[in-house]
Amino acid sequence: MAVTAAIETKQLPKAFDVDAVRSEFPILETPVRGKRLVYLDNAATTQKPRVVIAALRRYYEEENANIHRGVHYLSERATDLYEKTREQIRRFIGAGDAREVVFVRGTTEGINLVAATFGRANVRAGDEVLITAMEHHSNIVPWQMLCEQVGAKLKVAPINDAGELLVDELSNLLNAKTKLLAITHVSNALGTVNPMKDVIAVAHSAGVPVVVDGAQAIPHQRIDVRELDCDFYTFSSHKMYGPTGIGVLYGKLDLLNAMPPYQGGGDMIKSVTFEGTIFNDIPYKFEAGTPNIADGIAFGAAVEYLSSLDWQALSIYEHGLLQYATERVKEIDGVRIIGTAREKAGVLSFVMEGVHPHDIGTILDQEGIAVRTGHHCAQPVMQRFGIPATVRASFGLYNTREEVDALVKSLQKVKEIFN
Ligand code: C6P
Repeated sequence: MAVTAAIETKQLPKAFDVDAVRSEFPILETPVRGKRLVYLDNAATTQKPRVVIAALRRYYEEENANIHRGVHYLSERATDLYEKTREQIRRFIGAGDAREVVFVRGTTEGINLVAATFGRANVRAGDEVLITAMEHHSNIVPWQMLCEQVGAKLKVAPINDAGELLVDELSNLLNAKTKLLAITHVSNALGTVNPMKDVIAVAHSAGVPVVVDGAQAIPHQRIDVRELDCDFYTFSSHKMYGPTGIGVLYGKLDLLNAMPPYQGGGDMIKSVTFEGTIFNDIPYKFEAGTPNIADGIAFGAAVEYLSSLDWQALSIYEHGLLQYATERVKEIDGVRIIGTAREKAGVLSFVMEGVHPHDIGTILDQEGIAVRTGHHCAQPVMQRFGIPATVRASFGLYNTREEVDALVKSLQKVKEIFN
């Protein structure tokens, strides 16, 4: 009996220590409009822990130099640190080879890179590119541009009223003309988590490669690109507690090797004459010009920070928080939640009868509560639900039930004002 109890105790996940986490984020102590900040706009960008801020400061105070070029001490040091981030990310996403980790400015550039290189090389007139009805503009517009340039067609897999992808309908849209499926892992406007492994398997069984927009997934769940078997996976540092201006495009080695370069310039070449250029090996072939060195190095600090967390405990904590917020917000009269999928992460979008989302956002702001209001760069999602905008509370690892209570209290106040 005692042994069983001990095993059971051992198997219980540790509680997530949110207070310890919060103490790592100095901005959470900063008053906003004279109130305690309640930051619920994490899907737009996350706040940064001390280790990330310190890495940025240390770089400019002690390590600053251009990389991949100099023989001097600082250049070698900065190069080592920048390349260390690449290796940290390889490990963090379970990639087999650091050459599969291409640095980009963020998710948007990652998708544009695939469209401009893989897309231009493989999509021809009459072909099709498949996306879904829940994509962010970053995963719509680059494909529209590509299709227009080459004379291909953009197809859209539908979603249901809960905001869930209709996988069977997606499957029916795959055919010999489909050259690529571009799909978000988690919807930024609805919070829906797509069954990515299954979707990728369905696409692959039709011979279609898959690019995954991982911007909203990677802050909330451990990603293993080899387990997913995705062909490309892209994400932004600033949504995972790292700096802005840096992100990653993961691509399978053989695909990246076969793709033409993205931009031309320094670092992406082996040799140049006026007659022609021999391009560098991957990943450098896709990294023209001086990169975002400081933010790249600080991104490494963010990944190290995330790697140090107990993700089982974090996941239970975040799910519990989202569930609590959903229950509490649902209780408010006249509130309609947009995005009621069974599998959700991080996002609670809603509208309130008779009150425009922007008015709600403005009143919440007066209380020190930061949410995003609008179409969230996902206008087709708004059209699908017949609304112009939503209020979106999005959660990160430092948010608490007390903050949800503060949100609900302020929403009650909104109701009183508009009644
Ligand atoms: N969504 C939001 O408030 P960038 O801007 O490149 O880091 O990420 C673009 C992007 C792509 N895909 C998804 C699913 C996203 O959510 C985002 C960014 C922010 O929802 C800013 S619009």
